[in-house]
Amino acid sequence: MRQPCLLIFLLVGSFFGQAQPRPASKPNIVLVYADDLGYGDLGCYGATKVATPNIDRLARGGLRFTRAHATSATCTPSRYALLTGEYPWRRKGTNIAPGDAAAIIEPGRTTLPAVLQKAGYQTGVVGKWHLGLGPPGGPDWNGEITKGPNDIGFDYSFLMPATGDRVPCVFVENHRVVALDPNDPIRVSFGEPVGNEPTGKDHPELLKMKPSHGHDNTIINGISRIGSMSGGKAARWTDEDLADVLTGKAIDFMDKHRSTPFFLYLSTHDIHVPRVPHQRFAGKSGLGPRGDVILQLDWTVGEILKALDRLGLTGNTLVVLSSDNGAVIDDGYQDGAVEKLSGHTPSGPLRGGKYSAFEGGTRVPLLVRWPGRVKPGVTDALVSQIDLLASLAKLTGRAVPAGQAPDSRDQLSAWLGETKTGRDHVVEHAVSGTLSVVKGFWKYIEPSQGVKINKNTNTETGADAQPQLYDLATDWAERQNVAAAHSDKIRELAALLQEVRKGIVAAK
Ligand code: NG6
Ligand code: CA
Repeated sequence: MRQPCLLIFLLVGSFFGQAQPRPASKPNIVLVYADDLGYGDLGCYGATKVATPNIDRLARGGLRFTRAHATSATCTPSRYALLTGEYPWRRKGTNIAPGDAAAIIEPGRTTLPAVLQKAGYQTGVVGKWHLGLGPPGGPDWNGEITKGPNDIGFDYSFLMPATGDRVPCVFVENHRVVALDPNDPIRVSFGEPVGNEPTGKDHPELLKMKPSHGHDNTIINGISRIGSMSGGKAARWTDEDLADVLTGKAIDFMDKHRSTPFFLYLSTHDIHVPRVPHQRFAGKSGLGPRGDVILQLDWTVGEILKALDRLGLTGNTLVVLSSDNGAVIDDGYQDGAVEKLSGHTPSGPLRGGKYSAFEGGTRVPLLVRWPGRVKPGVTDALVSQIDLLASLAKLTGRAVPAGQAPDSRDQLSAWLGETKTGRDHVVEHAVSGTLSVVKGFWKYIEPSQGVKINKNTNTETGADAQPQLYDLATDWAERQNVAAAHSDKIRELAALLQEVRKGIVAAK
């Protein structure tokens, strides 16, 4: 009797497309990496002026981190660290990349997707890339685009090559620009202008959203961008549809690989500028486009969670949601974000934001849900995204070769909530290059020259010619520099930072 029952069970299971059981060490992994999402932008992190019910559902079903960090306060370096397990400030060429940058991560390196690929995962990236493509000199937009994600461990890629506000405004699927008409070749330049399309600088009357700083070059879809572009008209994206397109591609990937372990890196355009929501969300938050694209991001997460439920994969899928850097309000377009804040606090209780050495630069939301393994709750463990590589290698039974991912540590127990002890220290990296270190609850910001307030974004940079020391246990907001009273701590943390810089502090 037992065998026929089992047979019927298997037949019914496969008829309904249920995933086969697989070892608990090989859950599917979905990493939703939001762009510029601040510590205070989500309901589950205390936001009251904007509703994020789907992300809050994810938080309720998983672990919410209060002390999680991106490595850097901008995109390219944080993503470099996430994928390579190496601090970006160790390498030249890892700062905010232009839209035609050559590939920053060399094929052959041990990367997060390569580790999972070797562990038997189908690996895919959908969304913002911003880590360069192609050989030195940049990619061939009209031919085969080499040295992209597919060369460093991803089986599938569907990309926005750089950012929403940088040309080229086209999608790249695997090695080619999608829907490119060969009779209308793409040209891109971040130096001398190419082609003769109108620019925001010369034709502001053509704009549906005006820049506030920069962003005044080629106009695409009524929005002027950083960089000059001509051609590729049929291939250009529509900003209003970006979330729909990326979410759709992400769900297709999960659908297609429902029966093998998969790793999906869904790198959303939201909530980066230009903030141009679909009309379903436009005007719905009451906080202007910045609030509306938070609603859109929440919708994306809802769709992903729904798809996992539909595919019967929720129980055995590790979902991670985080952000590449902290919040920014005016990041270059006059989109009403400042005027319509209406009491919303994008960085929550933290000081500074994107670009900054203060906590608002790199301390970001982090949610980890895995119903089969992670007990829901809140954790104060100090963690850094740089550890995802070594931690997931540990989970999936892969060794990281010596010399690779040098700064990534196995912190799996902290990421899964099995211990409240995270890293003993975390290094933070501001756009200026200034480094800070948090050890326990002490935060040290090294002395640096430079303006205290970025006048474009109105962000406090954290720069100070004097060393700064904050006690984050009592002063989350870094209001009181207590350096004068703790010269021993300053010495200790400055020495630690030096050792990390020199690579003396063992990573593993
Ligand atoms: C800055 C852009 C900003 C944004 C940022 C990158 C200007 C004036 N500002 O240079 O709008 O694109 O680069 O953001 O051009 S990130 O999240 O991708 O790092
Ligand atoms: Ca970013």
